[in-house]
Amino acid sequence: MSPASIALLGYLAVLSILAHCLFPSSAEVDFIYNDFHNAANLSLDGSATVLRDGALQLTNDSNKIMGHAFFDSPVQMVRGNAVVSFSTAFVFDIVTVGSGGGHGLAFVVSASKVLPGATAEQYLGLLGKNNMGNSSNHVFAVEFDTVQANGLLNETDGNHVGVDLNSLVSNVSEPARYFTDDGERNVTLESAEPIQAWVDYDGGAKILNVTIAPVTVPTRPRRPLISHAIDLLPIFKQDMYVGFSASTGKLAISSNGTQGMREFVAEVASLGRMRHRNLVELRGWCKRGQDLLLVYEFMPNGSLDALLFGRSADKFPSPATLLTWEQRMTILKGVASGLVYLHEEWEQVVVHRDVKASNVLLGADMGAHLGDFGLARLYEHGADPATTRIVGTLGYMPPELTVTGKATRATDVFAYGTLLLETACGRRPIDPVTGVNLLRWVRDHGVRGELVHAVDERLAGCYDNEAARLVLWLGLMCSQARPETRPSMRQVCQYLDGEEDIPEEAVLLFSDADTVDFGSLTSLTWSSCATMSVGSLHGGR
Ligand SMILES: *[C@@H]1O[C@H](CO)[C@@H](O)[C@H](O)[C@H]1NC(C)=O
Ligand SMILES: *[C@@H]1O[C@H](CO)[C@@H](O)[C@H](O)[C@H]1NC(C)=O
Ligand SMILES: *[C@@H]1O[C@H](CO)[C@@H](O)[C@H](O)[C@H]1NC(C)=O
Ligand SMILES: *[C@@H]1O[C@H](CO)[C@@H](O)[C@H](O)[C@H]1NC(C)=O
Ligand SMILES: *[C@@H]1O[C@H](CO)[C@@H](O)[C@H](O)[C@H]1NC(C)=O
Ligand SMILES: *[C@@H]1O[C@H](CO)[C@@H](O)[C@H](O)[C@H]1NC(C)=O
Ligand SMILES: *[C@@H]1O[C@H](CO)[C@@H](O)[C@H](O)[C@H]1NC(C)=O
Ligand SMILES: *[C@@H]1O[C@H](CO)[C@@H](O)[C@H](O)[C@H]1NC(C)=O
Ligand SMILES: CC(=O)N[C@H]1CO[C@H](CO)[C@@H](O)[C@@H]1O
Repeated sequence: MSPASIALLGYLAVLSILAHCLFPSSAEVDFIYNDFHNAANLSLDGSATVLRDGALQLTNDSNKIMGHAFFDSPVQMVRGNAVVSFSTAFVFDIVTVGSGGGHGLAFVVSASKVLPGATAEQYLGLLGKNNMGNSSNHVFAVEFDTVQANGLLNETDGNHVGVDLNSLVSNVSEPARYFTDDGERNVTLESAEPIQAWVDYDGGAKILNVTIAPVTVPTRPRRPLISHAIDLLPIFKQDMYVGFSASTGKLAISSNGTQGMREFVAEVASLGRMRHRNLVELRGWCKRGQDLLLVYEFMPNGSLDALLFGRSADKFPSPATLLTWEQRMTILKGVASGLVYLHEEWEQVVVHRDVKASNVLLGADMGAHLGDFGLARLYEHGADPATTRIVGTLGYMPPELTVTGKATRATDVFAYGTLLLETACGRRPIDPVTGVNLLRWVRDHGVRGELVHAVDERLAGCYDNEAARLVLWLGLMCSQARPETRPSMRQVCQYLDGEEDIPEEAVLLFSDADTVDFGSLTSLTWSSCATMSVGSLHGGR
């Protein structure tokens, strides 16, 4: 006897910001909240709770319960003698657990955060038998209802979207579906598939539009499901509260639903919440079949790869830019700090899996921003298994990855080591013309005791010797064959900042094989390790 649990997955999280990019609205009020993580801004009651992944869960799988979530601050909805235009978008899913189902949820604009007389089941936690239709309710709702209540509430069928004015007898109601250029498609609200909803009100024309579509539909349907003349002036007071309400109550036969898609959306929403000055901000996304389109913040100065080596074959050819030693140090420290955030400071460990110069993007101030993080995790959540592969780029992949196929923080450290060498030397990890392997090349310089001779010749000696030795030595430390011998990204930061001295009597272990061909390696023998040591080396500042 356990009905549905209803969750809103990041109301206006990344997904709906994209919707705003694609469909700029003329609304005077946009309800934009990045996610529900800051529960401090929400008044929750009943069974409502904010989950760890930032989703707002309004009910759980208990029968006949209700939950409400209202944003704390009221919104001025009436100006002069007119209702303001408003617009919102959110993603929800209705997951049926066990042997129950229903009832549904509603987007609510109400004069009060407390809804006296509200009951569960078909009343969606909004109203009750005793106050239905009372004009002093001042409640406007768009309901997503999974049950037809015995014809009592003028509902079209058991899977519908309706507009409620002070009453749950819907003013307008339509079976849940969306329109395409060549017809219409049904939407099953209770399918556990995330569904996006848009509610737009034109205060001047007094027209309310409601549109829904599964999040897998790449663009918002042009034609709304409901487009109806509605005067909200008698309903609205000047200040109104915006939120959601849901209830459970139907007993029905149910199925498990597609947990995978829900996890996928939660994962993208979680990536969208990541904020660090050395990470590119994810602004939006959409899923088109198996393709994932990600919208990132714009980085005016392009990638580190293009700056170091220039672009010729590209649509936008550009010559290499001579980055100064100081600029390179700032970029390298920035990337390291971004990786510490992913590895240790975010709410869960995120392994980047594809650290490389072309994923390091430069902002207007030449600050480094790491892009494309977390993609591999997304692929684990819901992409075609055929596209799931070892993510990584030749020259940046440590030997153990090709053996175990398992990316760890230490595989990121290895790739970062390559980035250190590449940036300091101004040479690609594997030279496209000569095939020279950069790691081996730098190592040979080290063995000959002339590490700093490996520094980019284009700098013509304009660099700090100690700092250059530190960067190259650290690059080698990170590129060691055994993952457990590499430093952590936090240690890397401490070495680069001079907060900690690099081990003076270090012996570095490399597998000979890994300097030859990263790609075709199938097994490793530690006995063939080359060893190397550097007598004394101090961290430069
Ligand atoms: C959430 O609360 C914080 C602190 O109370 C406040 O600064 C912020 O503006 C609020 N955000 C919204 C969307 O209300
Ligand atoms: C569901 O929510 C109700 C009301 O808040 C609570 O009493 C009950 O313990 C919850 N059930 C579960 C399984 O969390
Ligand atoms: C409507 O609600 C108000 C406030 O709760 C109450 O005073 C009034 O009696 C109600 N009207 C009817 C017709 O029930
Ligand atoms: C819908 O609302 C309008 C006012 O906006 C009202 O005139 C009309 O009677 C309502 N229709 C129904 C079926 O409730
Ligand atoms: C039910 O809704 C339809 C339109 O959706 C409307 O024409 C009709 O008047 C409504 N009936 C009641 C009893 O509100
Ligand atoms: C959509 O659902 C309605 C019933 O709600 C049904 O009559 C119709 O055939 C369905 N259309 C498609 C394309 O499945
Ligand atoms: C509502 O939909 C109609 C029909 O597509 C459109 O002409 C109108 O601009 C829309 N209004 C709003 C506020 O979205
Ligand atoms: C529901 O999921 C559970 C575990 O995830 C599984 O054991 C069970 O067979 C599933 N039931 C149905 C009806 O798919
Ligand atoms: C090195 C480089 O390309 N710097 C540019 C970074 O972007 C700013 C703003 O677009 C330019 O002013 C710099 O010249």
